[in-house]
Amino acid sequence: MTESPVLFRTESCGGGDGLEFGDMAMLAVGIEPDDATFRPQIGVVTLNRPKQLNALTLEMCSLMLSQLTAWASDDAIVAVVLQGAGEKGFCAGGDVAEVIRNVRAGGETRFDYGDEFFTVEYALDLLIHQFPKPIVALSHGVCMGGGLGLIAGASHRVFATNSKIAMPEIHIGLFPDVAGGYFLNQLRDGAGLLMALTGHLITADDALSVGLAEHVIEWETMQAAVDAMTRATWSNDPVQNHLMLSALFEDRAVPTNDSELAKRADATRGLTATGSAPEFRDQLVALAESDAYFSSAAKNLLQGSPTAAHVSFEYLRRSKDRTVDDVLALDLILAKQFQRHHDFTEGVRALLIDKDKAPKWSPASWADVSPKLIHAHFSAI
Ligand code: QUE
Repeated sequence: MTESPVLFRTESCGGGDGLEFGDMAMLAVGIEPDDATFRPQIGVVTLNRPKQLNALTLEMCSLMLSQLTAWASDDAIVAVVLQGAGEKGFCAGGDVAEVIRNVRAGGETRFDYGDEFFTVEYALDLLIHQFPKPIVALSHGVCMGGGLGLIAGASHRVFATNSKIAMPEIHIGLFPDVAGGYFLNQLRDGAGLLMALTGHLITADDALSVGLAEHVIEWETMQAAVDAMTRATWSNDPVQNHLMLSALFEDRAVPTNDSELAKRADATRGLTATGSAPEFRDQLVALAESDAYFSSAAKNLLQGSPTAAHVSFEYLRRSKDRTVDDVLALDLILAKQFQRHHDFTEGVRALLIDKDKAPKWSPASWADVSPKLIHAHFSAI
């Protein structure tokens, strides 16, 4: 039997002594509570493709969309936990290699898998952002791209101290999708634009200081925290439950270290004041000359797709002050266009399929990215 790429289970809450959720309400109206019927439950989602770093496939996104939709209106479910199997990490992103294998296979249906994958992935992201009860995202190790998209909408974003967090799409000629234009624009001191354009890798301490993480804990204590959730006192009020969970994770938080990213708030704020992608690039290259912290970010941008850099800059600009629904609708337009342009296919070929790590971007130079090409990415198909 092949194992499911996503595991779902429910955990009953409460050890049996004392009144449970629902019992109070029943007593109040004079009905004897029935423990078995009214015990609250937590829904646990585990991404389960550890050998592929839990990269998201269409099947995984469809399964999660269905289960979360059911749990959203299931009164017994008081909260949802989202986690990843295996030691390496929570999730490396969307399984874009599968998308591009379909494109490269050719034929009239070559875009069908990708179009459906992005449609379902973004619907799942939206559901998480708008979920009517707490979602606790527990991330350890690698959390990138589509993985960060799942976490960004959760009400409780908990990162392990060993986290490696990034939006690395520039490397593969894509844009920082999964509502990146929404959540990256909200990060403090312009950190989101740096992440969006350069795939800059940040730590859990950085994530906490820019507002992406809410709690930082040791990975080794994550399962104990889930156990503690099953022993917690739940209410039938999601707001009360939200506060209870915040306290539960704050109790387990480790003392925070300095954020190297936050120390450079003046520099990252300066980067967001630029008016174009080339201006951003020149300012970043200048920063890297005096501060080695920015070297890898500058290198990533210079080696990344010039088209993706231009489009991503414009995407973040257009996404400012837009709702998450609007941003995800724009994401779908862009993702469909990226599938139908050169660099995304070439980037995935070079980094994930052939692994020669030498993408041949077209156009290869920043100066040759025309306004027409940039704007073509924003037109609905
Ligand atoms: C940039 C990316 C991704 C990436 C590498 C990049 C990405 C992604 C993966 C990935 C990793 C492991 C897998 C897999 C995909 O790598 O989005 O299927 O097993 O999902 O440089 O954006």
